[in-house]
Amino acid sequence: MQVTTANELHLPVGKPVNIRLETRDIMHSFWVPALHGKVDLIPGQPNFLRIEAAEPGEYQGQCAEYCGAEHARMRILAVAQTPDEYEAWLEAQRQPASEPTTDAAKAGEKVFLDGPCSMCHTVRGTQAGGTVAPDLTHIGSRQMIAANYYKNNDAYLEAWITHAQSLKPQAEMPDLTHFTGEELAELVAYLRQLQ
Ligand code: HEC
Ligand SMILES: [Cu+2]
Repeated sequence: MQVTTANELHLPVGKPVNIRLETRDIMHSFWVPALHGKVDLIPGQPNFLRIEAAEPGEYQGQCAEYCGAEHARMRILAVAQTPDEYEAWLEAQRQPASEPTTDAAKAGEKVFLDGPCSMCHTVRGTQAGGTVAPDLTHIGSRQMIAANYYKNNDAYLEAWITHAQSLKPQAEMPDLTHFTGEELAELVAYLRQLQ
């Protein structure tokens, strides 16, 4: 089964991995310097790349083709894992979203599904099926948000929901400022437990 993540590429060490590079609108260049050379992403013309990580570790990458206001904040993290760790990661990603258990997270799920979030984002196993934004089914398992730029913690999630346009001007997520403080805390509790 295929899994979807965002800006965090996991790969098993010692195995060649084929990457298909596509872009929806403008040119980018995919580059994780420790693993491979730059490869352009060209609209309407998929490119292919084969990489293999020799050692477990985390490798930082960066878009290498000027692509607009947020070019400098367009990063990627490659996580090379032992085959066992990789399989465990994959198995977890295959699961639908975990059911919220705390009161805050349960309330947060409701705010999420009632709000505009679900028009753009998917959380597999719920009504949220938007496809224009990162899949959030396992957002809680990722280290960073917003193209590997801000730490995935309570403070940045709250700031992102209310002020995405300040954290990342021209990002395609609007500032959502109408939530109460309590609703925001509930939303964040919900997102954090989507492991
Ligand atoms: C109009 C579409 C839209 C709506 C509505 C929207 N988002 Fe987003 N969201 C996006 C886009 C696009 C991104 C990716 C932005 C980027 O990194 O440049 C994003 C990114 C995110 C991220 C970071 C994901 C990652 O892996 O980097 C989180 C968390 C998030 N949104 C939560 C929410 C929540 C919670 C709501 C509702 C309160 C919401 N979004 C509403 C479009 C939307
Ligand atoms: Cu770029």
